[in-house]
Amino acid sequence: MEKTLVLVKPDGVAKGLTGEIIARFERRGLTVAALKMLKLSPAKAESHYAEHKGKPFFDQLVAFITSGPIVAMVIGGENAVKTVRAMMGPTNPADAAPGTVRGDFALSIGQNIIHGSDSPASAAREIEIYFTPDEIVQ
Ligand code: D4T
Repeated sequence: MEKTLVLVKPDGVAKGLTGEIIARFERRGLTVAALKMLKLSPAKAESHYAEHKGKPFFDQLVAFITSGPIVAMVIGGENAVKTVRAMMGPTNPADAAPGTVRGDFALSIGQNIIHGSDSPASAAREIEIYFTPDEIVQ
């Protein structure tokens, strides 16, 4: 079963969208293999977004993702990575079609509600940041 890491970002949690987002994945046929709410440390946030270090939006990105509670989950199923990305919509909500999470609930690239891994390799790296192996139900 392919797995991907999904985060409901602080804006998504604050807007009360956690249940809506999980329900969309479940209705699609994907399954929740791990789930937790946490407040991300700056060190973990920098590790998660290491590829963006040095970019102009990096400091704001780390400040935002650590600004309040997030919900982290491992979502599993056939083609989970690609399917979740399609259901999220593009990074910039202005480009996101209605029916996608960002197209329905976000306006700004800096506050775009949700994260999903962009490849199976990224998923494996990111899942390790948030979960120990015994926290993931197979
Ligand atoms: P995440 O990782 O949050 O799911 O976003 P994406 O995978 O869709 O997009 P990304 O890695 O390119 O961007 C990470 C994160 O940075 C914010 N961002 C991005 C921003 O604030 N300004 C920007 O110009 C870009 C490119 C949004 C998502």
